[in-house]
Amino acid sequence: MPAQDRFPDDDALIDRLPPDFRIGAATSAYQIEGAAAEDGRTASIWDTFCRVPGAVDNGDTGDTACDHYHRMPEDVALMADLGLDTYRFSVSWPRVQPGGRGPANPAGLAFYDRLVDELLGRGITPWLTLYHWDLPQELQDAGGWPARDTAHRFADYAALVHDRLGDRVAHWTTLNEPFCSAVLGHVEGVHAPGGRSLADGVAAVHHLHLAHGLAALRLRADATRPLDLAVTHLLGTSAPATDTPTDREAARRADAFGFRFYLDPVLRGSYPDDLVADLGARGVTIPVRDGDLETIATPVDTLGVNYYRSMKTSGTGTDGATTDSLGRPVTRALPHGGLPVTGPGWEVMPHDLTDLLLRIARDYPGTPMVITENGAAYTDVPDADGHVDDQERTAYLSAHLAAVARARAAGADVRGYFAWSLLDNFEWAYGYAQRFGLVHVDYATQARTPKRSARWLRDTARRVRGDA
Ligand code: IFM
Repeated sequence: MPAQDRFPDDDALIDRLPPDFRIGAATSAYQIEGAAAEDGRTASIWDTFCRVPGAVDNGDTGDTACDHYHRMPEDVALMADLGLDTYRFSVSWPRVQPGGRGPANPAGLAFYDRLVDELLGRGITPWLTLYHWDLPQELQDAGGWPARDTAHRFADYAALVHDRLGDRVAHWTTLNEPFCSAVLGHVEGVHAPGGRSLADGVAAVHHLHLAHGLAALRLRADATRPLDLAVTHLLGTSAPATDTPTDREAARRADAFGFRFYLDPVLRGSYPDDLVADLGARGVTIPVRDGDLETIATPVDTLGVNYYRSMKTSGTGTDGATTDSLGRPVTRALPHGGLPVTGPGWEVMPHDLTDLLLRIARDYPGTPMVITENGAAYTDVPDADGHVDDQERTAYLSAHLAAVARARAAGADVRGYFAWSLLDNFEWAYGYAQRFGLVHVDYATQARTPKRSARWLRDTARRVRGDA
């Protein structure tokens, strides 16, 4: 291996990972499948959102994406060549249950049936996520995640997928990053469905939690074999920008809204008191009904942690004021500054991943974790032979896997690491320009070319497993 593919300080930590530590890669349905109107699939909120002028860079859509729907066997062969022991993918709700209610679409389910068999045939463990943001448009028209009924629709859908694949799939993740569905989609308006209402976003968070809990209960009741049940959250830290009371209080608010809002109900069965007070001060209540929190806190076996970066928090606006025009306290996320950044300008902060994992281990003890996503986007340009020598991404992955190993060595129960993403793909509002893949995709020809980072992951996984 060329010298630049080894990072001795990182390797010293990575080499302490146990041989059964899972190393894999992740994708999601809308980002790679394409075939948006085939075999009975109907529109999701992302198909709709992509058509809103200006919503997605360059007007890109997931209509074709990586054409994985048609190239799945070839892609699974690629995973086997890369030595992945686990593949995390998501099921497209509007493909298997068009419209979000009623019977399954046999052709849609058959695709995942073939995918699972193909993976198992190549010795790759399937890690299935039921929801990665592609809500059927009909359910959005009926109120979407701010409406309680959507949680019940999700539990029915989960049972239907489990009924078909539960005999072969052991690892079930209900939701990917409820924060993005709820806050980016309903408060900030930058993801589908493009809403801008705090009350809707808060209701969406609660109903996503409820959807998770209802689905977890259904899967547990239906399972005829041991189930590894998980939910995945996007997490980071929000340190105060300075040590002033204003910034410390802003950081507390950011932590309540961006971190504890997600982990407390699932892992402790309650919403944080300070969050409830902060929301109350803005006239918003979480629409909790009797019994909801017990349902939401149905025990999970694994917590999926997605980590990309962390921000610091200031209580002062760009105008120097500590309240906004409506008299509400300012909570402003800021970059730390002075750090290398990836393509979208996200700071590279592997040490924060260690801190994050140790915090979860301390504050929510007894929950095994898996890093279900971590990776870096760049606007990679292939050389004349189509190769991408992505040294920055390789160094990013190495540093973050080492950060995980460091957290493990300090007591965090982390059992796996999945790189985001297997393939370059549709990066939501960024469209196709930002590339997260271990494997380069030429969207004109759909040719796949593993990058340097893919070879690094393969060689690292071999070393960890002890087959190097
Ligand atoms: O591409 C996304 C993924 O769908 C969810 N987690 C974050 C990734 C990078 O933005």
